[in-house]
Amino acid sequence: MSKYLGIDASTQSMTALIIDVEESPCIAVEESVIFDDHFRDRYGVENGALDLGGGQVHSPPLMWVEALDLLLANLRDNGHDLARLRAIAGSGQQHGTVYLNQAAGPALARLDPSRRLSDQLAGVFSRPTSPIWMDTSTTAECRQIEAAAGGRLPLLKLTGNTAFERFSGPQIRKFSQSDPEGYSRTDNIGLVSSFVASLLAGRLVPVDAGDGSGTNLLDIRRRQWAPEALQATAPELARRLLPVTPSTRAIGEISTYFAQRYGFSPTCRIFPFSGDNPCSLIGLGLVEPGSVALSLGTSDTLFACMDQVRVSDSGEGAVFCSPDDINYMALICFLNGSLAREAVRDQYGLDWEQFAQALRDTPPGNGGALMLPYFAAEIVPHVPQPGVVRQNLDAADANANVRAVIEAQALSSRLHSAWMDVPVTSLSVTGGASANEEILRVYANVHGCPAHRFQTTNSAALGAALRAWHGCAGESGEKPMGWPETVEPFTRPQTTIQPDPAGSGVYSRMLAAYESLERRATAG
Ligand code: XUL
Repeated sequence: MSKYLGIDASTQSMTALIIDVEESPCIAVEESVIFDDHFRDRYGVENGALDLGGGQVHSPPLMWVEALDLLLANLRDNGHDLARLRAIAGSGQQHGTVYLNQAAGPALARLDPSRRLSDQLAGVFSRPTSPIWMDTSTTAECRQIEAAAGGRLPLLKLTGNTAFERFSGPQIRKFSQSDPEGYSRTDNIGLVSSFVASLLAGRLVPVDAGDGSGTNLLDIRRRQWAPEALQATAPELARRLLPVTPSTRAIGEISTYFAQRYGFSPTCRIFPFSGDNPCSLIGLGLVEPGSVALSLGTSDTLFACMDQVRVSDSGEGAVFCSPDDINYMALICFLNGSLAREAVRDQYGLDWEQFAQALRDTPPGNGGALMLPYFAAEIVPHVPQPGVVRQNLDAADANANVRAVIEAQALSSRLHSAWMDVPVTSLSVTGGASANEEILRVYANVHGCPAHRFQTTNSAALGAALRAWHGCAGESGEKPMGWPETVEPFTRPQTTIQPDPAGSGVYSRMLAAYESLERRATAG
């Protein structure tokens, strides 16, 4: 058996990616289920999420359950022989929390392959919706956790992160305080990643260190829950969490539900699911310190591999464990990613080709026009209320607004990445918007380095599949594979956009103007 499956449960879709490493390693299959296409009416989601007001953004976990059944049914019905898969690993949008009652463990253990998963698991949630990373409603809880942990800096030192609104700990605290009865009915709290892994394993499985470090609850150096942080967050939290598992150790074999319903081999190994960004780190080949990547998704993230924990004192960056179980990753999350690009595209009634043409038709620097693209409250820089700012920019000029949003995103990524202390000598770009070469050109010029694009934009799902392959090789007693040799065949750039010296010069000068506009807008 030479095939490995990576599953990525992201905000707007669930994706399966199969690699075949038999002769010349390649990506054999990519399939996605877009949540809005199938579940908009039943669950009321828009872009995969529910806006509950007051900054609360949730998703229904039962929708993820249905999506998994649908995704695997599609793979089977499209003729892919799932019996040939040797192992599965996965990735989930980071930070989202899933609240399960005491029925969850027994229900997972006795799944009936003749019935749909969602019919059998509808009763296992102590909270029907899961707060996700887009939730910005937990500022008070962040400050309370920091205070209870002895202050902002002790929490930063222990967990690698100050308390962030989108992180799991503040979400859990908010639930325990606003619905103590629901919290007391909660037997287990998992992340999106561990929840989907639990479905496949047919039992509750732990959070891995990579995704666990996005909770404000993990001792980042020991890669274990930090009792002080648990205590600072919510009552009796330790008994609601399973011990953290290393990312590279298998958690067992696939549940008979999937073996019988979809034809997986009963010996198919399941490896822990990790966060989407930690998985992208692997999927983009960032397995040695110093390389930098950019993921242009619902949010945009800029991240790098580090061999030691280096934190952002200003609280703008996050640090996670790499799921290679060796390194760490530094990450900056800009919430207004696709969200802002799509807002501009829709405002001017453009399609993506017209959007790219607008970039071709406008010069680097945009004639001095600037935008701060806070279509939604922004994570970096911290902007608590939405509000788009334009300077020397005519709101009626579609082309200039297209260039302004992309230049703002690229300049902001340069401005806010200094704390990583990793020289940006090349950018590996992934995510849906990386298909657009004109966007890559702006980033190459702003950072003054080449931007590489790869065969797939599903780097999180690819990273998961690579983790499954690497994990099996480590287990089998065959010659263990190093990380560089695991990722190399899949991370050869397909397209490279070189920076153009004139364009780079324009942006070096423009950075100060952008910084000063940003400073004025965010002051106070
Ligand atoms: C990272 C973050 C987002 C989600 C989106 O900290 O919040 O990138 O992981 O999937």
